Amino acid sequence: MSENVPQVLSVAEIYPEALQESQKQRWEHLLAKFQELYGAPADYISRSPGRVNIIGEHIDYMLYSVIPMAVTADFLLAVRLVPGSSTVKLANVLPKFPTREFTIPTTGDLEIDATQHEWSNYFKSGLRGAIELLQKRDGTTRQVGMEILADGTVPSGAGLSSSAAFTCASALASLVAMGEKIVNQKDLVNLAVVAERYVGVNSGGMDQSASVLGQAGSALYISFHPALTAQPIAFPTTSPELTFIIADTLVTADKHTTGPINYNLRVVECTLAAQILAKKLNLGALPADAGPLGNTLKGLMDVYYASSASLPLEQKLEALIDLTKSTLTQEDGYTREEMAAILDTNVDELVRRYMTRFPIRAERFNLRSRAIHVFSEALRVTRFQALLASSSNSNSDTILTQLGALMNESHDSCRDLYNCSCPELDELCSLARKAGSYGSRLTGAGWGGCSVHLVPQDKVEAVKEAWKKEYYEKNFPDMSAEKIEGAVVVSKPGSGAVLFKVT
Ligand code: NG1
Ligand code: MG
Repeated sequence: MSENVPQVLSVAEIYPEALQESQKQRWEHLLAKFQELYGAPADYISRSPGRVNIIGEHIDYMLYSVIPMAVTADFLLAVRLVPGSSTVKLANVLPKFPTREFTIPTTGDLEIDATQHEWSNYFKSGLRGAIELLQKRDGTTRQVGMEILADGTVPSGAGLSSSAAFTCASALASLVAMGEKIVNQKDLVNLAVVAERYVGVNSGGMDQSASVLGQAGSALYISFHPALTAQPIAFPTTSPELTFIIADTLVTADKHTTGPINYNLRVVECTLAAQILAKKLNLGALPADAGPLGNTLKGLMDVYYASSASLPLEQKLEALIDLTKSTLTQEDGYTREEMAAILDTNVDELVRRYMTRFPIRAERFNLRSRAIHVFSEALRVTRFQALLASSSNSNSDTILTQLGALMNESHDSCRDLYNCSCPELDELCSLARKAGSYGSRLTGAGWGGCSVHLVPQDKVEAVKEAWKKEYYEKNFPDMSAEKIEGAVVVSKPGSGAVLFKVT
């Protein structure tokens, strides 16, 4: 963990003084509703925010560094402990999420049915992660009953990681319920990353890291290899001021139903690209132990380490892009049979090893373009960070143009090499660039959801107006002005997960 990131989350005695008035009302409403629903006050509130990824898309699960920031939208869980019980009652302030009740088993795993797209699964995943962490430490499951009321403001399926906000808030609430007085941030991130996979998405660690470690006013440079580190990074102080605008396509991407043909498929394509590169380049077997995020599938970061040239980071990534182009030559992809033959195995074994825990639906696997995307995106993150590090002594307009260009290239690579954009995301980005954005790209997994834009303050209105006229009013003519207004958010970097004691 980087030195400038505090290592523990302690329990605050009161809820935050610094809450804005609108947030205060929301917290008070949550606590009042809690009292009404359960007939007793909540003991504490666990909070974890969503995040927006500024650059570094679809590379966290290959263990390359990313630059996200926590947003102010978050997930709150008000909790009351019920001593002597092992029943969990879970309700949501929004009636569209039905109330659920379940029991924590004394032995064995807490069951999560990942085939069902069910909101309580995210609570269970955080709880299960917390149970497993403590079981590993003291060998027993601590029985605990909880009454919970949830309130989330991160839109779901929008690429702002409502899922990680929920899982992290749940893991934190559960650890405290099971008697933890102090929660190590790094433990919380690691358990939440592994836990979220119980919901059926083979995700990387960016979202949970940003949600737990977020710092007000800073983006984070997050690295996963060889261990999790997070450094706050500042953007240049400019005049006019710099803003990040997040614009939602209002097209939702549901990774749980489409995982086998998009997100989980991409993870498998990258993993197999790594295996086949290693084989064809005689890099030797990639290490078989579990990676730093508990993922046993070995990926493109291992190829990076195994490839012999001891070049500086940027040059090595450039060399890997060239090697990928000359080694993975099939532009129309590889079949299971072709991949099995290259790896000296059979199709059944290939499927068992790489496509069973998270099932995949595909005929051809596009190893070449996925690997080129990952190496080139990792390169863009490195360049982005280097630009920010040097920004204080350079002309800010040049820096902003260069940062923006990297964001634009990232979007193009997501669209053309990773095939994770959609026409709506492309349109929001091109409208914003025309209206004065320095850089515009999809954010999060893609295939819908949100886009992020680096815009000088004096262009914000023009960009918003362009979207309103050319995108929202045209594509959603029946939508209320309020809903359209809510689809665009100017966000400042927010703070990370925290627990507030109420009583
Ligand atoms: P979203 O879809 O925004 O939650 C997902 C992954 C991330 C990362 C991005 C793509 C989950 C929980 N998170 O984010 O780990 O891989 O896609 O960069 O699935
Ligand atoms: Mg998510």
